[in-house]
Amino acid sequence: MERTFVMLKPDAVQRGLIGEIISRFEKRGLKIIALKLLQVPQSLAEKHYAVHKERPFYQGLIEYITSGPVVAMVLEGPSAIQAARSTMGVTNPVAAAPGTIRADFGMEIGRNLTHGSDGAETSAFEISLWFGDELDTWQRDQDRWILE
Ligand code: DAT
Ligand code: MG
Repeated sequence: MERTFVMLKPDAVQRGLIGEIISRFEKRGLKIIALKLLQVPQSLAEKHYAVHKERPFYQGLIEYITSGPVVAMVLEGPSAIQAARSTMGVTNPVAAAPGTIRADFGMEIGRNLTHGSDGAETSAFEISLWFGDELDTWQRDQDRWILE
């Protein structure tokens, strides 16, 4: 089963949207197999966003992500990476489809509430970075009503 790393960024936490946002992933059928709230150390933020190091928005992004606690989680399901990203909507909230998290709660690209891994390689890297290499899954009794 595919896994993806999802983070609720500091704006989501500060605005009291943790429950609302997690609920959307949960209701869709993605299974939470790891979950924690933490203040992101500078070194972790830099590793997580290393791919954007040369971008003009990099410094602001690091400041944003270390500005308050985040909620980090691993979600599991068939096509979990794509399912999580489509639940979030595209990067810029004003371009995101209504009904997605970023459109429903966001106005600017620099405060877009959530992060989701963008591919299999990224997902493996991010899960290992945030949670280490050994994550157990669990049996969800509802699965036969969600997954064929
Ligand atoms: P995504 O988070 O949708 O995968 P990304 O990986 O391209 O998007 O960028 C990572 C984050 O960086 C994104 O969530 C918000 C910020 N960002 C991206 N492009 C930006 C831009 N042009 N201006 C300001 N922030 C930007
Ligand atoms: Mg990305």
